[in-house]
Formats: sequence, C-alpha cells, structure tokens
Amino acid sequence: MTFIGIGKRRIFFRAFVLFSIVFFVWICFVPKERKLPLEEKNEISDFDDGEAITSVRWNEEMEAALLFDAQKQMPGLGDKGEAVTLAPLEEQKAEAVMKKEGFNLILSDKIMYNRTILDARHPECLKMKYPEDLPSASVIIVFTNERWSSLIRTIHSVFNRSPKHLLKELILVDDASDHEELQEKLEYYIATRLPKKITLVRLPKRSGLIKARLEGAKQAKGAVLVFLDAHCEVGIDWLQPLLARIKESRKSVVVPIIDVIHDKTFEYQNNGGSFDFELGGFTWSGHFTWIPISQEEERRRGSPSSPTRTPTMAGGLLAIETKYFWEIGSYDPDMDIWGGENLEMSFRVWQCGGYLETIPCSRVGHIFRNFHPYTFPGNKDTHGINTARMAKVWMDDYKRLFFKHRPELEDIDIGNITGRIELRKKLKCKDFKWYLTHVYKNKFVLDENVQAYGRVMTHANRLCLDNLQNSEEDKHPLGIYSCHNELYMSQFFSLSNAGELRREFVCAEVSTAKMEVEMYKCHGGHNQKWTYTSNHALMHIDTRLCLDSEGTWSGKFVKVSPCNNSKTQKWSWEFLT
Ligand code: LR7
Ligand code: MN
Repeated sequence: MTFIGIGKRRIFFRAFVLFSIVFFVWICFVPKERKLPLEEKNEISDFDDGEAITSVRWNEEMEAALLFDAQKQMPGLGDKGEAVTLAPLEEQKAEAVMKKEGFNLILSDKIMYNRTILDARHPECLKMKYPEDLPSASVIIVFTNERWSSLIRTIHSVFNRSPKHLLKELILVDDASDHEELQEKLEYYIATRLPKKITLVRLPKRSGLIKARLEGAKQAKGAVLVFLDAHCEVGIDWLQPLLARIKESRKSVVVPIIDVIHDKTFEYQNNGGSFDFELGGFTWSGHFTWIPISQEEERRRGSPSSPTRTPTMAGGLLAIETKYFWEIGSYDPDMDIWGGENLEMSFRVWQCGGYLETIPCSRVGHIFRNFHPYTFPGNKDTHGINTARMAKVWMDDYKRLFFKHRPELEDIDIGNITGRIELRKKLKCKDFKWYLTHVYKNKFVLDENVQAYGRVMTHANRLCLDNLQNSEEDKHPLGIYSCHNELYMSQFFSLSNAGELRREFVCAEVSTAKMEVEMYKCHGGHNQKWTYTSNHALMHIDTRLCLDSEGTWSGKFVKVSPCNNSKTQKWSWEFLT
C-alpha cells in the first residue's frame, strides 16, 4: 500500500472542488432539455410528426408509479377484444370495485393499453377506398376523474388506429379532476410516453362536459372536430369514413356505430357478429333512446355501409367540421355538467339545415357505466335542467309533452335562453313540426293523429287505466288505478289512428289463453288493434273481446271478456279528437 504525497493530494482536492462547482453550475443554470408540459399546458405548440418527447426531466417517483402500473399488465390479455374472466378471488374484489367505478377497473388495469380489438365492420367496409387528402382531425376528449388505465387506453387507441397524417392533434380537457393520478403523473406520461401531438387543457373549476368540450373546440386547429368519451377504444380505420363523409357533405354531423365494451369482461362486443345497428331516437320525457332503422331509411341509404340518417345521437362520439360547428351554434354554453346537449345538438342540426348520420364503417367501442362515478355539484338535476333549456328553444308546442312528463321543470329557473332563441332566428331554423314530419316520421306523438287520448275511465267506478310505474320499454300487464284529479303521465293513454291502445312505446295486446291484456312494444301487428265502439266499449279486433274492469281494483290489472255491454266494459276517454 502506498501513500499519496501531500502535493498530489492537493491537486486531487482542487480538481474535485472544481469539478463539483462545474457540476453544481450545470445542474442549476444550464437549461434542462424540454420543459415538462406543466408550464405550457394551455398553449398549442407546433406539433411535429408525433415523435415521443424523450428529453424530459427524469422523475424517479413517476417512473416508479408507471412501472407499478406496467407490472399489473398482462400481455395478450383481452387481445382481439376477447372477454376476460378473473380468478374467483379477484372477481370478488372486482365486484366491489365495479360498484364504485361503474366498470371493472381491476381488469382494466391488467389489460395492455395497446391491446388489439376485433374488426367489427361490415365486409363492404373492407373494400372501401378513402381519398388521401381528407380533412385533418382534432380529437377532443374531455374527462373528470376518469380512471387511469381506461383513459390511457383510449388515448393509445386513437394514436394506434388513426392515420398519422389525418390526426392533427389530440386535445385532452381535464374538467377539474382531483384524482391524484390525473395530476403530475398524467403530465409526465404525456411528456414521456406519448406523441407530441397532445395538448392537455386544465379547467380551473368543474364545468361539466359541455363547457369542457367548448374549451377543447376553441383550441382545436384541425379541420374537423372529433369528440370522444374518455373510456373508448376506437376501431380499425375508424377515422377515415367520418372524415370522408364530412369532406363530401360539410353539413353532415357524423357518428360512428358505438360498440359495447363490456363493463365487466372488457369484451369488445360486436352485436354477436350481426351488422345490424340502431339509430338515435328520443323519449318525450327528454331522454335519448335507441330505435331501429325505418324501412324508408333502409331504402334511401341503399347499402348497409352507407351513411344512415339518424334522428338523434347518443352524444359522446361525433365528428363535425370545425367551421360548421361554430356556424351551427356549437353547444349551449349555459348547459351544466352532463346531459341534454346531445338532443339539443341533434334537433338543432336537423332543424337548421344540417344532417345527422351514422357512418356504419366507423366503429368505436365505449364502456357503458350504469351510474355516474363523479359528483354533480349542488346535486342539481343537470340533465333535467339542460333538457328544459333545449325543449324551450327547439321543441315549440311539442315541449308540452316533455313538460307533461317533467312538470316540476316547467317553471323553475333554467337560466337565460335568449341567446339560443336568437341563434335559432339567425340561422332561420325550421320548427319542430318540420322535424317530426321530415326527419323522425314515425315518432308517435301522444296527442296527435289519434282518435282519443288522456285518462281512460271505466263507467263502473272511478278507476282509470294506469301504467302502474312499469317501465315503458318492458312487457307488463295493463293496470288500473284510482283516477287522478289531473292528467299525469301514468294515466296518459292514446287510441292511435291505427287503432292502437297505447303509450309512447308500448301497445295493448291480448293473450287469449289468460284473457289478459299485455302492454308490449308496439309493432303494428293485428294483435295490437282496437276499436272504440259507439257504446263506449274498447274492443280488441282480432278476438272481438272487450276491455273489462270487472273484478279488479286499484293497483290491479284489467282483462278482456266477451262483449256484453256492461258498465265494466264501458270506458270514457278524457279527450276525443
Ligand atoms: O362533469 C363532467 N365533466 C366531464 O368532463 C361529466 C362528464 N365529463 C366527461 C366524462 O369523464 C366522459 O369522458 O364527459 C364524458 C361523458 O360522460 P359519461 O361517460 O359519464 O357520459 P355517458 O357515456 O353516460 O353519456 C352519454 O350522454 C352524455 C349526455 O350528456 C354525453 O353526451 C356523453 O358523451 C354520452 N356518451 C355517449 O354517447 C357514449 C355512448 C353512450 C350511449 C348511449
Ligand atoms: Mn361515457
């Protein structure tokens, strides 16, 4: 062992000090690579071709968190969109988590962000050739407290399955999430793991999906806006058909077929391989609903892969030319949190000269959650209030049917709607009657094209036909209940011009075996035809039996029996037309 002499030691010491100083100066003052997007989140930078930002400041804590996530993932799991079943023990945990999140987060965390899905498209779509020079798209995803893995999978699916040259940018709008993982970790992930084409906009306070989308749209640079929910997986070649249709018809607002990603198994469901799909309708209570394609539209569109006109849209997934979005009145900026904007936009687009179409060759999967895993500030019924705004602006006289369902909304404060009414005037939009005659032709209007409507009272006592709180969509026996003093929806029946004894969606039919009257989805068949005779009987035409209140009481069901002109077979309609 040798000792280093004093002189040599000093030189070493000086070198060490000098090196330390240089190192210190370098750490503190030399600009460090690219800044994390924290500071620039509200700016739109010039997007490059989408190379990953790799020179961001390394953050050990974040890397550890991402590694932890990655370790949960199992390559191949759920690939091709196949259903996954968890081991029994985990399954139990998953059940509990589903109650909180509205979907199987435990499984979602295990599935790769880049998993493949199945190609659910109609064979005709595979033959389609799209022009190269389609308009570019700004994809906008708004979210509030969405869970990490499903959000990140949504983003990856967009990058993986959209042609690079058509995807101008992806704009994420965070509607004031407070989940920890959506703060710095998300920024770090975007900066280190995703193409540069992403902008993250943080809203300063919870504003709801409508205002969040408006914020995203204001920042967008693409020729077309494409909105997606934050828990989707886009399909193969999903973007081109949407853009192609807009290129061909700029006033077409287009939606993909929405496939179901199973909330529990994450199966990408393609409707059992059938290429049928449904269109958007609405209920007079102001809700979105799915409806079949009418025969007339089937003929008009020509082919199962052609744009199919739809009366309304679900709302979450749509593409619209950016300029047209602003021209046609974007969204109602005074709609809060969630709900109603989809019917508002649907009616507005149709009434103001546009088209709403489902593009069958574009398919996007969506996780349907049974409840909202986020709060509603002030516990307000924002869906109701937003829909009341919509009804007062767009539905003219037909709003009577909405308010009949929701009387409590008619006179409450729904904010100022003059701006929207002016918009309607400025755009010279057509009225709701036009919409019903030209767009949604077979929508049943409870009090139009009917022989009679309102309460239906038996002559035997003060009982009226009543739906007994049954769901309008499901089969249930026809009930009877003490007549209310006013016409409430539960006792609102119609006798249509076609002879149906019906409500909005269900029609009375007869099961002769039990002499029972069943409310069943209206289908226009023989078994659903009735006639109101001159001696006040409601006679079922096929069986020539009469509606009878004999032997029943409030809260029970009516039946049919051979016509005998008794009081129990006589019925009065509140309004005869
Ligand atoms: O306050 C909020 N802020 C938000 O940013 C509330 C929600 N959001 C985000 C949320 O994180 C999600 O990304 O907005 C998006 C939509 O919210 P969801 O997923 O809770 O809505 P939904 O799928 O239950 O509801 C459908 O109807 C809504 C009416 O306001 C919107 O139009 C949704 O976008 C729409 N979703 C779809 O159409 C997908 C297909 C479902 C169907 C039918
Ligand atoms: Mn959704």
